[in-house]
Amino acid sequence: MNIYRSIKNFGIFICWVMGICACQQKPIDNYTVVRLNKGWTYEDVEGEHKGSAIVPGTIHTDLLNNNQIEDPFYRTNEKDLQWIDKKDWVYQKTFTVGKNILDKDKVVLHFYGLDTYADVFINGKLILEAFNMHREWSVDVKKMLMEGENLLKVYLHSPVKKGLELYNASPYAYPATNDQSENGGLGDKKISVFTRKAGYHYGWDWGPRFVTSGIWRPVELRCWDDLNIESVYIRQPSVTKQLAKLTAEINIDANDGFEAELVINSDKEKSAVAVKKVLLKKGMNLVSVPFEIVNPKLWWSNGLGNPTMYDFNVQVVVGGMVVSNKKVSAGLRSVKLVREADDKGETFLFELNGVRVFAKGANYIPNDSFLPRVTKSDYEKVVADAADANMNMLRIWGGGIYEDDYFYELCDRNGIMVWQDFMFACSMYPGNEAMLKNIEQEAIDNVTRLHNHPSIVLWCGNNEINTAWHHYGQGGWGWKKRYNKEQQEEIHRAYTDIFHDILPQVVDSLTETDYWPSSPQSGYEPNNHASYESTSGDTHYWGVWHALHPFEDFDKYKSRFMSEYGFQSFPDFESVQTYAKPEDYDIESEVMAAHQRSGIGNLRIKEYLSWYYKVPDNFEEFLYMSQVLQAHGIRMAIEAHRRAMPYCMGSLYWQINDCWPVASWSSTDYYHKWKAVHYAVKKAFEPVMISAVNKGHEVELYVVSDLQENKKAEMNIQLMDFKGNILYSEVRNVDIMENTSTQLESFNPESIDGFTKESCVLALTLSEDGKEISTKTHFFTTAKEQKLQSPEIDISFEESAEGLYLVVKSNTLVRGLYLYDNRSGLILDDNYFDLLPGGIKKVRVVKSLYSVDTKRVNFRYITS
Ligand code: BMA
Repeated sequence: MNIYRSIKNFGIFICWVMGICACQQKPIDNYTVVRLNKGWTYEDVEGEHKGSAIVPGTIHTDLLNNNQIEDPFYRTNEKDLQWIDKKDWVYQKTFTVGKNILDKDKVVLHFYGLDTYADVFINGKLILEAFNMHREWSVDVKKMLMEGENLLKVYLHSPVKKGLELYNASPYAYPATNDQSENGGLGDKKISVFTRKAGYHYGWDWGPRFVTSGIWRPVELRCWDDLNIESVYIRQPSVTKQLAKLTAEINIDANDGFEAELVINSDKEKSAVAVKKVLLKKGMNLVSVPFEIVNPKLWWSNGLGNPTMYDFNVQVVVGGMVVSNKKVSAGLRSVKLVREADDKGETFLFELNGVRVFAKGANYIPNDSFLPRVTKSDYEKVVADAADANMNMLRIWGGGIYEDDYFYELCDRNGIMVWQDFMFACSMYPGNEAMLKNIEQEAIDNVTRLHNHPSIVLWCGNNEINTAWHHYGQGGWGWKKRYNKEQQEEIHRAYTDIFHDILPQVVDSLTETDYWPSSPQSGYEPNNHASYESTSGDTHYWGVWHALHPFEDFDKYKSRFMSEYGFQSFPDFESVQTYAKPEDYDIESEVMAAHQRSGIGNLRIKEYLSWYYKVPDNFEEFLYMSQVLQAHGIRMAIEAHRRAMPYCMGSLYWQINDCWPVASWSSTDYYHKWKAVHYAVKKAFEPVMISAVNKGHEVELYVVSDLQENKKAEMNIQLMDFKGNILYSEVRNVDIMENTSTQLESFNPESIDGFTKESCVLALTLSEDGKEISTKTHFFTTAKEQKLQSPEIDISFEESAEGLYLVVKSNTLVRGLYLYDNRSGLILDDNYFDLLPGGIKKVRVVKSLYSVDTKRVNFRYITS
């Protein structure tokens, strides 16, 4: 019913003339949403498989839920399920529409996401042909609906068949390194580049190939009368502690011309923050309403302050009635990517509210191969895992998706800054007109959806394409060389059209956030491709791993901002058991190999293990040692990057999460279990961190601080042998400088009686007013060379007001002590730690699915 229309002519006029203001508005029920996610069925066109479907969902998960396929992640099942993406699938449902809906001025069918080539029919009439998973799709369906029952049908074309058509029509093939075409039965035909769909669906070096189809995000009917606020962007031209100068940019779709009043309220201000009279024209209106907030509560990243959020409510009032309203949240902050020349090159750092922030974090991939089954709780866990490990940034990598709103809300609330890639990774893309238009609209949809999130501090064009195209010595991929001159020009023109023209223009017009064309890159223009020695821009340092550089080289290749580096490990035994049977327990078995997607993965792990540790024969021991090794390497990297502060101002390792259970570079596995490295990362990212490095005969000592004030502290330095005999002890006063790295006087163990590299440990403790703020156990040589002894480990159990603790003691030094309970579910606040001889370590039980029984707590440790 159009309540408003009845009073429109008379009401508007009277209210306008009398100057009735915001305080007398009465809301009307003008906007109705009918959700269309229930009651769907699916069927392949041959009619061989059918069943009830879950929307949002994918065909793979629907087949699984209807017992028509086996668990895609189990053993080598992936191989047998490649037929699914070669079929067309039909989804349909009926829904009833009443007169109340049909009477509305506008009735719009809205898809938040269709994966991917989808023809949509209402009552048999084709109303939409969708072709981009990353876009939203809206169709005015008022005239197509009937009172009573209606049929909604979505015909999903096989993305593989469509991809092959496009591939066959292309004059040349495009590079797409991680597209596992062979696993999909397509030989070397890399079709992923032609379709705007998550790159990792086609396989990656940590992910399986499941080229999904489905209605992957919700569907709804949006119905309204007269006018509707389509979007609100809170632009922040200037934000300081004293004053936030803001502008609400409001998009209003109006069915007619209206004289209206826009009223903006905030949850933190008593009266309206802005009221503005406007004349709306029929069609789309963009209205800007400037306003100010005095002494705003700023949004800060994790570790620097509270990530305060403001809720704004925008109302359009016509004739004293609220005809449309929209709520948005925003965090008030000024943020910029600072690239300024200095004596060494050019900075690459984020400045938040005037503070130069060292970015501590990781790269992030989608949480599942089947996206719609990622739950709120999964998102909560990943973001909590980042925040708990002292991170303040995640890089949403370009081979996945523009994430769910809820993910960014969590980042907002937890002070996790987001480096947001556009969804382009490790491939060149065709640049025909249709593709470019498609990409532009994809960017518009996503930037508009996400631009109020204060967590997003950078939009980045792509992952590694610039460096892959150009050839350079270290890590260069040299794609360019595969093509003749004409082709080179054509392919590169598409590249510059997308990443130097379309995307920056969209970012510039729809946000105030900075744009960076490609990660890594040493300068803005495409000829500035990065190298490991770049003194500007960001770096992906893969010398460790790909080029077999030792972990010590993390100290050699310093960058202005290390946006990628990493090392693999296996998930723990319990996670491996979810996909493998006892007969598969060999890292080279077919099943284990199917869950190791890097061709060099096992080789690299074994090689690096042999440099630093004893290589175990036992399978379970090997899984454990792979985690110890990864933790060792990544901790060395993070410490090196932070020691290089302020030259280096960011360290994002590859990668925080997994999309299935697999051997990968992740620090938490598919089940969100922390690997050894995640505990190591938490320590290495502590706000104040002690770092020690062997340099010749000496040990260089550093304290790195992210705090915004100088501090005085005491450092306790103890050299002891593995049996606990103290060979040297000293307490030093230390000045910790704010927001930088401070080198202290080096420590020389050589002249100390009883010192040998193989049997001694340096125990460092930093305290402020008697309170411990950072600790470190430092060794003088590799574990393999050390004379580690068999410890007697004693585990008891203590309960106090703060919770349950495992109390762990040992008579001799223990390295990498891993406590676990085979029945699962034991989550501890620390693990894989070193235990000093005679020392006591209290480990808090964060969560346990069973009552804790110390007899059930098993352990492993490093042996030599
Ligand atoms: C980086 C990423 C990913 C890849 C990872 C591990 O280059 O951008 O493409 O998965 O390395 O090889």
